Amino acid sequence: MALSVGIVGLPNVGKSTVFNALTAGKAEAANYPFCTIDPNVGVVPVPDDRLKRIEKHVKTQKIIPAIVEIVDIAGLVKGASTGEGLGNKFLANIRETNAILMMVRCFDDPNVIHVAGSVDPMRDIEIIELELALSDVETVEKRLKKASGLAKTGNKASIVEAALAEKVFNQLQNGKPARALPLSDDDRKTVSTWGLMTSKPVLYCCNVGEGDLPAGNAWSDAVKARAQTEGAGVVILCGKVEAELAELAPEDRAELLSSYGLTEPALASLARECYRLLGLQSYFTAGEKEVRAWTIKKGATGPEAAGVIHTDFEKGFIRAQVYSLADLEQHGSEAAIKAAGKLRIEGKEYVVQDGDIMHFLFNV
Ligand SMILES: Nc1nc2c(ncn2[C@@H]2O[C@H](COP(=O)(O)OP(=O)(O)OP(=O)(O)O)[C@@H](O)[C@H]2O)c(=O)[nH]1
Ligand SMILES: [Mg+2]
Repeated sequence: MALSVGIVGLPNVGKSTVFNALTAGKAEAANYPFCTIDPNVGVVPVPDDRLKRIEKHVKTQKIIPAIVEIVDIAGLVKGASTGEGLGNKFLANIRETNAILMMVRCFDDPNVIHVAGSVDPMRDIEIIELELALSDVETVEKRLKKASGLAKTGNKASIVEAALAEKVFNQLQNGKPARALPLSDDDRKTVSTWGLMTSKPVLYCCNVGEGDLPAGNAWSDAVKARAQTEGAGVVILCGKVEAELAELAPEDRAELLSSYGLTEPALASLARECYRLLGLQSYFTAGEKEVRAWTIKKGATGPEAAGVIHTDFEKGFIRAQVYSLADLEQHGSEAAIKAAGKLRIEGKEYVVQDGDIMHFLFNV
């Protein structure tokens, strides 16, 4: 399941700084078989304290966290949609991702040039949104033309699609993102297959100065307010500090963290938010060999969840044994959970819940 989040923003806002810190691959990731897909594509572990809580009761050789794929994309400039500054190439990179991490500069530093001359995150977001919308206009225009042509022949599906494309086209022409258009669930599903950048979910990341940690500043407050109206998430961090933290082993981070009023690197919550943004969640397997988080889409059934481990598990799925972390913490072991009658047996229709601990029974 290679869903990815692309880091998008103006040049020089700290995208690569954060990407490099995220993919520095320190101890949390030590047990994960990492693969560098591309210098700009990184595999990032998703910190999850439930893994450690499980390990307290299930002695194991290793812990394997879930991962999320992040893509570092070069900065967009005004005019990118008309090809300015390699704009078309960078836009194509964004189109290939499944969600957008919008990096905004909320730090003042005379040594770091701002392409627009001053720090103003709201303006910067508008510039990016406009370029993405203008590029999407072209995509939708092609679809609109094709659908309108077929609609003239009386094709019902094309008549519906043409009407929807026109609605989206008008929205984009006004420089507004497709995701902000109120649509029925069915229409939204249709639009999601059109490969539009502005229909991808967004998470804002405010890069603030180290003096403004942990809560941020007036600039990041403005971004927060905007995000709230959109129902989008916000993560506040300082790229420079995160880069320093990533250089240290986890056990050596406490002092630096507390000097900035942090309890963990902000990248930990950034990775978790990215995972959520993609609509992903985890179930666990817990045994002697490993305690491991497995990634599923929300709503996945028992067989689908089993299929993440092995396709044979999905094909030959019989049933699953399921218990919760709360049960494990209350009873202390799987055997005790079973003895207490709390070990659930679930079938093919079962919708796996975030945090379920599972065993699968299957035949091949
Ligand atoms: N003061 C300060 N400088 C930072 C921070 N984060 C990044 N920078 C600096 O900003 C400059 C640009 O950082 P990058 O991470 O390369 O920016 P980018 O967004 O990847 O830029 P492009 O790839 O050109 O679009 C570098 O000189 C960084 O050292 C920060 O939190 N504080
Ligand atoms: Mg960069």
